[in-house]
Amino acid sequence: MQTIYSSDHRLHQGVELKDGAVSDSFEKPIRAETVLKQVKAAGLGDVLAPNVYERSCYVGAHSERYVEFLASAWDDWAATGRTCQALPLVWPVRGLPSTAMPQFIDGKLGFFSMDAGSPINAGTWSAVSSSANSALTGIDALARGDKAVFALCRPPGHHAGREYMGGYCYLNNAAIAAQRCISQGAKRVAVLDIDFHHGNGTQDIFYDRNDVLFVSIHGDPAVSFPYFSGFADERGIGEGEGFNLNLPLPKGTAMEQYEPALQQAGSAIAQHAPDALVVSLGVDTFEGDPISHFRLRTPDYLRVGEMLAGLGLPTLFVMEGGYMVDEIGINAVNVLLGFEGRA
Ligand code: OKP
Ligand code: ZN
Repeated sequence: MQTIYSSDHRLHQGVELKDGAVSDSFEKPIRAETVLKQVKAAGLGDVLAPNVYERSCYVGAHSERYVEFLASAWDDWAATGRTCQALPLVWPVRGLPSTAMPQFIDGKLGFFSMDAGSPINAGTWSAVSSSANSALTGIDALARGDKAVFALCRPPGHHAGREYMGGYCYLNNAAIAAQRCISQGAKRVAVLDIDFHHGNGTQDIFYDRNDVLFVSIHGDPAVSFPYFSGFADERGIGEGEGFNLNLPLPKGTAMEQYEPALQQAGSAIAQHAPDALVVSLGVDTFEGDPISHFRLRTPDYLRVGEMLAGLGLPTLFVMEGGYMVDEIGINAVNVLLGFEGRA
């Protein structure tokens, strides 16, 4: 299968508040470079640069004002004379009365974010838009007949909601691709999220819709990020009721417990009978991941890919998380090799 990759991701290198101190983010450029290296080493297929898309292609999954905010956030921040990365520090939590968008950048940062996990610097928008463009290029390749495509996106996207960034994410690459699929005529699409963390952003974007089924297998949000989304009783709303399936699993989950959940996810997807499947592919389910708590092992990822292939759907894989840098290449590519029956 083809891989879509842009080196523009390097323009974004974030900071992170970890244990109360500022340090380099776990979400760093070498992640994507390691995966790319393994794509080549395994001979997965051609590596292509993404096409360029208009900003309007991100609207639908996101609101127009959110996309505008992201695109100009660095300039607005830098215009105030600050040179360090932009981070939000105040949020409109329950109980605060105003729902109006602030006019000043510091207020906007809080208004359009769920946490302080998505810093913005001078290259962030270039990286973020190239990441979304990789997912869009991937979905367009499926429309032209490819059976499977790997969008090697960085930064990741699944925590980004209709109007907010968070958890290292800015534009929701998987949701933007799924939305384009629908806009171009697909009746139904499914998004399966197998990153360790709940894909709260993708859930948010499609929560009231019955055309896009969202299924996520993730660490129990009672004890894992993002804490405020991902519980099993979140099943969708209005027309979307029954089209959101969360399968939280306890800390320490290994393949033995993971496989039945993946089986259940597969049944729900088959029942939806989608025209295409988008997989939010995070490999932070790995036993050695520094910020996650599942125990999948390297050969397990071959099995995951094989199970996904069993659905027989045109499939776009979109890279999400995975922070054990030495192993994310082999683990991500194992899913793709398993999918292609090259296990
Ligand atoms: C992004 B993705 C852990 C802090 C958690 C945010 C994690 C975002 C994960 N010490 N910070 O889903 O891989
Ligand atoms: Zn994750």
